[in-house]
Amino acid sequence: MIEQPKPSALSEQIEELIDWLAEHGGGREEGVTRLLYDPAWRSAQRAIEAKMEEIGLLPRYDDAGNLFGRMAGRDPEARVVLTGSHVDTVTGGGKYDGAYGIVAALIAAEHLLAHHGAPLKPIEVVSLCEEEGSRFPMTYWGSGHITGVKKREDAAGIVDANGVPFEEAMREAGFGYGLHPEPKRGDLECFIELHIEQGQILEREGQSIGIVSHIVGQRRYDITVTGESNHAGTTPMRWRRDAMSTAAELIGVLMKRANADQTGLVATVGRMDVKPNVGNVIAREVTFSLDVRHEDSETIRAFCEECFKEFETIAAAQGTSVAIRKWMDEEPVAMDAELGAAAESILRQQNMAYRRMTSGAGHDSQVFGTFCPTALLFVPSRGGLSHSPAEFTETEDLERGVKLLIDLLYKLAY
Ligand code: HGY
Ligand code: MN
Ligand code: MN
Repeated sequence: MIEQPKPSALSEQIEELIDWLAEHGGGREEGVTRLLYDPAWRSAQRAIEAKMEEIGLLPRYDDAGNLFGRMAGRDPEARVVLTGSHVDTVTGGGKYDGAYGIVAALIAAEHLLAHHGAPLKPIEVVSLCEEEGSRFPMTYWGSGHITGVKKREDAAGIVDANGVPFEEAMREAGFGYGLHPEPKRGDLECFIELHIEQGQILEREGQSIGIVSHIVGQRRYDITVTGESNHAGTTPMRWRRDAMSTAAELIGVLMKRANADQTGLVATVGRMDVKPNVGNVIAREVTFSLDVRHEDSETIRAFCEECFKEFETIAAAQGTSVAIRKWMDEEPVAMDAELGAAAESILRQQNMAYRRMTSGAGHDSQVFGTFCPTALLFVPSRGGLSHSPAEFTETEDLERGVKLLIDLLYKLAY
């Protein structure tokens, strides 16, 4: 058994660092907002960079804005054991999604260095620049660059809700110029991500750790209905081409079909933009988001195809038109069985309650999972709440996750 930190010291350190990171874009009742390349994002990366130096890691950025803290290995030829998560959040999110994986990795690295010295294989802590797709219609920008599935030119033509071009935001934050090393890695041994479950299975079943066997596939769309704006008082119902009326019916179709599915498919309409968005004017244009997930990509495909067929009939009947833009399509990905077994053997030795499970949330591990051996490990979320200021995980659960990460990194790198 390796040397483990004293529980009270560890729990204090975890809580302190979670609150320390949450200050960057947080501190208000409406939760934490740290969006790719925005001021809160930059101050968070700078703070993490300083913390990496403080604990004896060598920090460096890549040209996408991922931040790495390296603990050199004694074997110069060895490949890197990478661990961390994403630093960005959803708008008004919690203080654990992504942040916990970074904080846990920093604490684990500091503990291992202090108690066991340099590892045989290099360990790197990574603060991935973006995962959520909250500012721009682009997800996994950080892990996507490291694995080569995303390139700088993929940002061309993309703007945020305020019309700020992606490339402009990237350059303003100091990235995308080629001043930092190219992001694509070829030296990774594996990737380990510690994350909150964002669901309530572990809590309901009284388990402390989830070992993820695979992550669901997901598709995200922007669906735009176009009609004609007109006077709300003088336009009889039969003469209207009301984009809002059509959009409401389309969303009804999505929800009816998703609720009728018995195989675990989920469909969400979370965002809607209305033009001109005035109470006494018939809407000329409505754009709404669609997020569909399932562990089988064929089920996702069939669900979307059937719904979109119905959309055409509804729009034709109302004299409106529908444009469907798919901007994300991720396959379900299996996590590495050997890494899962390594985590399992540690937990069995400690008699820790754990279970293997699927992840309904997308994660950077989904992108790494097809690139190098990857493990995704969960700790419970209170009430399953996430992407909300009410996101919370008990300190002892956070601590069990960090201790598992310490043991697993030791097993993999020393
Ligand atoms: O939306 C998700 O599944 C993740 O939190 N980005
Ligand atoms: Mn998230
Ligand atoms: Mn996350």
